[in-house]
Amino acid sequence: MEKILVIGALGQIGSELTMAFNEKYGNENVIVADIAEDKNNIYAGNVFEKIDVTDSASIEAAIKRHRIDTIINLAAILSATGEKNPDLAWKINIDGLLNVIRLGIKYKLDRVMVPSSIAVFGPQSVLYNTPQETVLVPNTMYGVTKVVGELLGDYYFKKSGLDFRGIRYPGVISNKTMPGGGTTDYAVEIFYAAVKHKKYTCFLSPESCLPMIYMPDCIRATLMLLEADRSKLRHCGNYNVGAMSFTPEILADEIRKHIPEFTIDYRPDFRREIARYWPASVDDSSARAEWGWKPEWDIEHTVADMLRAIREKNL
Ligand code: NAD
Ligand code: AKB
Repeated sequence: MEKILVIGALGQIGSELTMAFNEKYGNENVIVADIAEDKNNIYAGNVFEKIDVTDSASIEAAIKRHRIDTIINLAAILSATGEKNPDLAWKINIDGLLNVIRLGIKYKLDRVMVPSSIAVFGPQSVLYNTPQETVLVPNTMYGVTKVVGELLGDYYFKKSGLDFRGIRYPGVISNKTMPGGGTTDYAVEIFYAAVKHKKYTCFLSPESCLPMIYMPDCIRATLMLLEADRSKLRHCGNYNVGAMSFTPEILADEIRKHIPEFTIDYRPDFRREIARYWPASVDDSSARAEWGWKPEWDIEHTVADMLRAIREKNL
């Protein structure tokens, strides 16, 4: 793993994961790509390529130009946006993924990493302490693309030896880049609303319980899996990873420990139905056993750190 190409680097996870790569591997070894422009110049110290993941030629040109040996593909349409435009979700999440896989095989890349999601689960899955291997019949197009993505990764690992890796991320909580059209976005929005307005109207319902992870843990898990010894891995792109689980009510109570006047009310929309069939918690024993996963951030410390970081922005 000497030259990494990060596609979708301007998004919620990409903007922080790429910085962690820079720190670990050196900016000169991290090529950054997105379909969007780097308007805020956050990648002034990296080579930035404008790449559309659905355009195989643009990815191939970057692989050849920079002698890429590892691709992290974060380009995706998330659950809520995907329900509004399922064709686009398929195009980016699957056609784009297949481009990355085919080029990974053609150029014999060291490894390819593509995130999956708790969205792979659905009404027929066990929704508490959800096992890694269970029924996967999701109720969103996003979830369908994530199941297909996991299966393609597994298939090409067995058929072509492509080293495909991925985590089923829970909802990711962070304070650098806003989330991009998901069902778990409330768990970021709520902090900005709490700091600015002392109140928040939630699009889920008070009892919607979902697994979540704070960005430092998300980055650490990703680096751990990326660097894990392949001979110790029994899976490819479908690792469950857990950190904490809560409902909007529990999160609001935790925020009130810092902002006593904070209030929350509820106006559930279609995203409540998506959340209803996602797990409340996941069994991540495979990640723990195979590559040593253990979360460090719980709800208490996450809430304190999120509020501190957002207050420092002076919005
Ligand atoms: P995001 O929406 O914040 O970022 C996606 C990035 O991809 C954006 O910068 C966007 O400009 C870029 N992009 C979109 N279409 C593109 C295209 N055609 N070509 C190139 N780039 C394109 O998403 P994220 O939250 O950072 O998610 C990254 C990955 O992690 C996705 O696969 C997502 O499904 C997965 N994931 C995220 C979460 C979460 O809570 N953030 C949870 C589970 C899984
Ligand atoms: C979403 O809500 O769509 C994402 C996810 C959990 O995959 N945050």
